[in-house]
Amino acid sequence: MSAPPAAKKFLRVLDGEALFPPPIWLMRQAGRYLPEYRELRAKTPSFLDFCYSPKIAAEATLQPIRRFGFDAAILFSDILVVPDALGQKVSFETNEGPRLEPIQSEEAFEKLNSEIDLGRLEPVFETIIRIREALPPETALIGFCGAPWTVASYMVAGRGTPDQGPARLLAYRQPELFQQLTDRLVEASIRYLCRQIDAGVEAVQIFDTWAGVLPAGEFECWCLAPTKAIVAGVKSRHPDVKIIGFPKGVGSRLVNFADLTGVDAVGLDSAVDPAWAASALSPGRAAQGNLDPLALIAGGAALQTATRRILEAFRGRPHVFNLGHGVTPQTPVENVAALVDLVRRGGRA
Ligand code: 1CP
Repeated sequence: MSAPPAAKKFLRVLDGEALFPPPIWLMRQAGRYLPEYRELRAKTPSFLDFCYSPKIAAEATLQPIRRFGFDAAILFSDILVVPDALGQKVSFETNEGPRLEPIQSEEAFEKLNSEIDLGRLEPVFETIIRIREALPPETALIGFCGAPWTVASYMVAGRGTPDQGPARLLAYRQPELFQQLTDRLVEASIRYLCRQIDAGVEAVQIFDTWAGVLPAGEFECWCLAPTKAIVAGVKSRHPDVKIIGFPKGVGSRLVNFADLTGVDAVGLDSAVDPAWAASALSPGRAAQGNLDPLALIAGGAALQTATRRILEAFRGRPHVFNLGHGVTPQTPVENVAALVDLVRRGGRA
């Protein structure tokens, strides 16, 4: 017996239904390009405190929904709350990004908690409950985590780097240690995502922002295998919850990513040709993406042309309109409104 079709457009598409115009949400749709976010953020200097304040985090999640009526909201949080709940020291420096106490030895790894402290993340689950109470009935709520490779790359380097060299080196030099760290993150991610689902998220996205720096063999060990394990772990408890995988920068390795990991949908970065993806992915497989965030900054004709190209490429297939990476802080708010309007008109002027 198949489940009744979900009413929310975003969930219907993840279930394999082709809708035109497609549902739309944007990665980093909450954030610094919004004046109301900047105002809210200014009141709480610590970004982690901001993420761990249910009232504030729920408000940040809802701001873009009120303004643009996106088809999905994404929980306002960060992928680095997982290292925090594993006992690693995490902070966010203004305009510099995250800082963590680097893990580059067995001794440093041993200092981590053996299990994720879900009690520390209780405010996140309370945020989810609050968001669900306030969301319009047609809007879906997305939860998320970082993929083990991407989260580990910050845990090892202790900060953002151009190519995640420190984690790649550690994985070559001490594969057993890197495997232990990956296994710890797989377990933590399963438990964290399951609790998000219990609290009310309706789909989850696994962000593997740094998958594209991995050569083939490493890609199998550190991207495919852990993602597959997370999907299996979450689906064993919540078989109906849809999972979006977003392995950024992996090019042709997208084609069988869903078959190899079990995710329901794949996120496409902006370098992927939408026409190629539409023909390469199996017909019922939902795709999400992939407008260039810079076209959204530019607006006007550039934005219209790029948007229409994506709409046309995926027409007749299950597709969620999104960017190929997050909204940047310098994006004009009116361009986001124009994009939503254009997509809702199916690309017509
Ligand atoms: O002061 C601020 O406002 C901090 C900026 C900021 C924001 C708005 C950070 C720090 N994180 C976030 C929110 C965030 N991060 C969300 C919220 C929901 C939404 O999309 O609206 C999500 C899903 C993330 C996920 C995230 N954090 C990723 C994966 C996706 C991606 O963007 O690649 C990564 C890599 C991070 C780490 C991180 N957190 C923050 C920054 C500046 C970074 C990048 C660090 C770096 O590589 O230099």
